[in-house]
Amino acid sequence: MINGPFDIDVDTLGNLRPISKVVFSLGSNEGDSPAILAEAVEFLSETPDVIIVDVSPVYQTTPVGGPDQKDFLNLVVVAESTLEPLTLLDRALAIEDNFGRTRGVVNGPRTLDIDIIMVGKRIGEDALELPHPRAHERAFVLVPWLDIDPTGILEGRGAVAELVKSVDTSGVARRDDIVITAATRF
Ligand code: PH2
Ligand code: MG
Ligand code: MG
Repeated sequence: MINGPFDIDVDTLGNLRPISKVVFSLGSNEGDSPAILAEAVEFLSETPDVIIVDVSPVYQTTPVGGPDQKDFLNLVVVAESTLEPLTLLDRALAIEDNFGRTRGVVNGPRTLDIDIIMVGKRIGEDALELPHPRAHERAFVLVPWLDIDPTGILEGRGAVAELVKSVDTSGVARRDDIVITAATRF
């Protein structure tokens, strides 16, 4: 018999923490965006307790909101992590700061933006609302996400494959000339 009589539930984990699926959206429209995004993915992959599952293709995307600005490059990273959402947020902000991110203009140009789209549970903090409150309407998040996670679900909103059909995807164009992968560390 393979299964014993007792359920192995989260109470048996002791100090161990459950693993959550984490979806990040990365964007850049200032500086050497391809290099910045590649390095940012590397920093994410070097974060202890963050295991990258897949990195999406890169898309050139029309800016949504904000002032008149250059097109963005966007990609999505799917990972697994035991870290708390606010710890992941701290790490994302630290990586942004490393690339000289400034925070003046809302939706304005940036060297690097790392947004957490979801962590497998709902969060309603001032600093962080999850799932991301606008992800379901953003083609620059949904299209790359669908590429690497065809059965993905945005909690509370539905299947990524369905959400993609409900948004205008005319402003997102795949850039197959830019290839970004997670460094293999094992
Ligand atoms: N990020 C924003 C606002 N608008 N538009 C595109 N195309 N890509 C982005 O990453 C982006 C945006 C706020 O973070
Ligand atoms: Mg953003
Ligand atoms: Mg952000």
